[in-house]
Amino acid sequence: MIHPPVLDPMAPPVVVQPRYALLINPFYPKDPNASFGKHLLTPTLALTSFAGATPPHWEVRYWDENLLDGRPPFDPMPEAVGITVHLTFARRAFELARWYRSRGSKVILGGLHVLSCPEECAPHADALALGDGVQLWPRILADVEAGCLKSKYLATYENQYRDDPAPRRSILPRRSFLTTTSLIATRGCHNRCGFCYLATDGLRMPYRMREPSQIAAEFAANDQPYAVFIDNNLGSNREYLRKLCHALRPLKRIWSAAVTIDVTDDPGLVREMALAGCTGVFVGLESLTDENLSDAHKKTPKTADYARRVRMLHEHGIQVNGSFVLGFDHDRKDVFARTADWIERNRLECATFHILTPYPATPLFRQMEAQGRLLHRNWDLYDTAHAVFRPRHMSPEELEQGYEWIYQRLFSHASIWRRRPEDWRAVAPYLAMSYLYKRSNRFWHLLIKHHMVHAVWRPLVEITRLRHLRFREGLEGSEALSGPAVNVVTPGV
Ligand code: B12
Ligand code: SF4
Repeated sequence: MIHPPVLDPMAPPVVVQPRYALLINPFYPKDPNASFGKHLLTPTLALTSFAGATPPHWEVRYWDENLLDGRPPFDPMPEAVGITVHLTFARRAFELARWYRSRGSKVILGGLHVLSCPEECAPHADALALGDGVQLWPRILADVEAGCLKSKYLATYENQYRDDPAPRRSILPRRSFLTTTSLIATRGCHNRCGFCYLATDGLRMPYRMREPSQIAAEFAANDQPYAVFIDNNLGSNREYLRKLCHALRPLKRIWSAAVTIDVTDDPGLVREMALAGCTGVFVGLESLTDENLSDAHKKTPKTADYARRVRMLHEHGIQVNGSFVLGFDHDRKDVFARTADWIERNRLECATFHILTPYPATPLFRQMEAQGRLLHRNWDLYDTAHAVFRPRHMSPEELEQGYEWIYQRLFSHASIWRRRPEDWRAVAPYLAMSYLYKRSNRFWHLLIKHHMVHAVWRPLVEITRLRHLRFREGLEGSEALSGPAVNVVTPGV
């Protein structure tokens, strides 16, 4: 889980197969403090989204290096290789690009890092795709075919999202993920937090929504009981979310999504979510200190009210995976223990921690740079598990130690037990989920290698779905609930 597969420099040249495109999600080292399980929850849509726009006479294949199946395929050699690039795996993406280019493939790089650092990426690619791949990919392949590939292709995100083809999920290895149904209903977010990638210079992503009926049809077509919405913030437009819930409800399946905590402004909407199959939310709570949130320009309710809001989600059978950022300017050394205590007191089933990381070309990066607080530009370490800047009230080492400490505490037997649901009937599934998700990193390695992730997780998901349907009946029938619908799957993005 730490080292990428070796690319044999001596591999003999093989014939390039025309009209064959290989799409690669490069390897990245996994943080041993966090759960390896989150990496297998659901695949990124970066590649499948534009794979859906591949012309029919092209063969397209998907390769995710994180599934531990060895080096990516090369016989026959693809005519085009599309690689998605994030800053944490940019170095690996460049290695792959070099390897394929030296053997005759045309390499196209796209994704977030290409958008934020195009000059750095350009020497490694035959072409850069800046912006929306769905619009660019057919143009790029047409130019590959005609032998006139350009060095740079540009597209905005201003088109109507609903006109995009559905992601091509059929190219994904189903056995390797908990669910291959990564869904995306909306693009953009109404917030503009200074640390978020959405604030990257040059990225204009107006808020766009797909038709709720399109999303329900994609979910229905994929024959999986559970879907993960990978939207930045599915709750950004409440009226839209309500309509989406109405479209999802008849499917009788379950799903989780990232939302901001202000969805709880509208208890009726929380109820609609539960009735539509929402069993878990990933909530960017970020910090329990209001000053940190206003510095980051995050529009959010007061932190003193977070506990009540979390309780509301719990009462609707919705688990909460709280996402916290550590190292803001108002964080002192007590932030780790304070945050852990709060999470335990409020019985959050899961929590995810990130060391504050200034992504290049964001307002936070510019601020840190202007203040001379950046420690280096080694993007490998910009993975939210390392301190890459000088925090205000502690040393970088103390921040990293605190990060390790809080994960260890939250993944400890004692903490898992302290956070058990109040209703005894929900305790067993909660413990099953917690131990599989938080304390099984060695086991995950085996499951991934032997393509057993889906097989092992699927029965737990099915149990969750059935419990959820029972819970829903109570919610539909009256206010008297029939028991909690604790789920065994956790939204981990
Ligand atoms: C699913 C997901 C994951 C999954 C899978 C990740 C993976 N790489 O396999 C999991 C849970 C494992 C994960 C883990 C992490 N993630 Co993550 N993740 C996401 C999430 C929610 C969705 C990604 C997605 O599918 N987007 C939708 C697609 C369609 O958009 P897209 O990737 O931009 O692709 C479009 C274009 O960029 C372009 N394109 C992209 N690639 C290519 C390639 C070519 C050839 C072409 C032509 C076009 C093209 O076309 C696409 C269609 O328009 C995003 C947030 C988000 N909503 O995007 C965060 C996000 C990508 N993750 C992020 C982070 C920080 C992490 C972690 C470091 C967090 C952590 N501490 O664990 C880890 C590390 C993993 C890693 N190094 O990638 C950040 C990245 C920030 C940055 N500037 O790089 C994001 C943006 C979240 C955030 N708001 O901060 N993640
Ligand atoms: S609410 Fe979340 S997705 Fe929206 S801008 Fe802030 S961090 Fe980004």
